[in-house]
Amino acid sequence: KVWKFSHEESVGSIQDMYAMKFKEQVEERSNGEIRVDVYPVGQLGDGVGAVELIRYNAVNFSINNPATVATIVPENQLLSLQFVFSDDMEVNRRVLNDGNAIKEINELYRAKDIIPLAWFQEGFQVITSNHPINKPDDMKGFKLRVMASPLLIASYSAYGANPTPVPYMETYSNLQLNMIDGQVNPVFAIEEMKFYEVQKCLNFLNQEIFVGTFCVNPVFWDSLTEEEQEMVLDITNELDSYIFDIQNEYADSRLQKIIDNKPQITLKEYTEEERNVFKEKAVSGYDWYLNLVGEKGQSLLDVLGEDIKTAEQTVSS
Ligand code: 6CS
Repeated sequence: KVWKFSHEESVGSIQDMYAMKFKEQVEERSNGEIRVDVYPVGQLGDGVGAVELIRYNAVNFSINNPATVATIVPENQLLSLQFVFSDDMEVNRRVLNDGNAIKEINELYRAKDIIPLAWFQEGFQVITSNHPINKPDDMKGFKLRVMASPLLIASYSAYGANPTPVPYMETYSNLQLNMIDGQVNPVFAIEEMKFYEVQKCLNFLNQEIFVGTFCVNPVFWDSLTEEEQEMVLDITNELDSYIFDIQNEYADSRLQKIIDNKPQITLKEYTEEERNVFKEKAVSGYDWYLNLVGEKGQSLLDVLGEDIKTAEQTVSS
């Protein structure tokens, strides 16, 4: 048997480490009866295209992120709101693992022929630029590359930026040619995609986390034996701490690599006061989200808020 697994990132990235560990474990536990073919770098289709592949079972497993599913399950944009998650990654991990908001979002995905098996973090989203972004005003007219999610466009527009969706693989050349002024991605991606080579500042506003979703096609899932399903779920459970540690380690080691290669890079950290100015502006992104998905949006937002509170209590106790 051959199982197909696609993801959008480079070899050695967080999604790739996840996929390769999954492959190793499936092949080992099935005694070689199952082979997992991993297609990295969006080889089979990037972003939104990759989501269609999973929905139509052209690939069996994939890692996507909420932005690429935003037009299919608009409610999922909850997870891309500015400042919606905790600053504590352990809290976020619990929210993504056991939270009730995620359970509800899982149901919405299932109704659209995608079964999420796991949600994990890939780090805080960092804004890169050629001038420091100390306040929202510094983003006036700033051509910022974001993923193709309407909410991301609304959210960064609220700061005054001029957000434009550009495919991941074209972002470097667009920065190099000054067709865009900046982009948003976790540190590990800024390093491996070499965005830092053509940018002067990394702005650590911690306004969003990058969330990965490990998904399976429902028709394929139903075709598996019970043992196979159990094996996949066991591996998925084990992968949670594996990938959490990797994203933690990459956040430091990849930043060090950037600093080593480009010591003159500016690293902008924010005081609470500075962040608050952004938070005030971010409210209109929430309004946009609630207008789009109505009552369901409000109830999901409330549930997520409760999930975060519960996780904060368990982490601090
Ligand atoms: O910005 C993007 O489009 C991408 N960023 C990451 C970290 N992973 C995949 C995604 O396509």
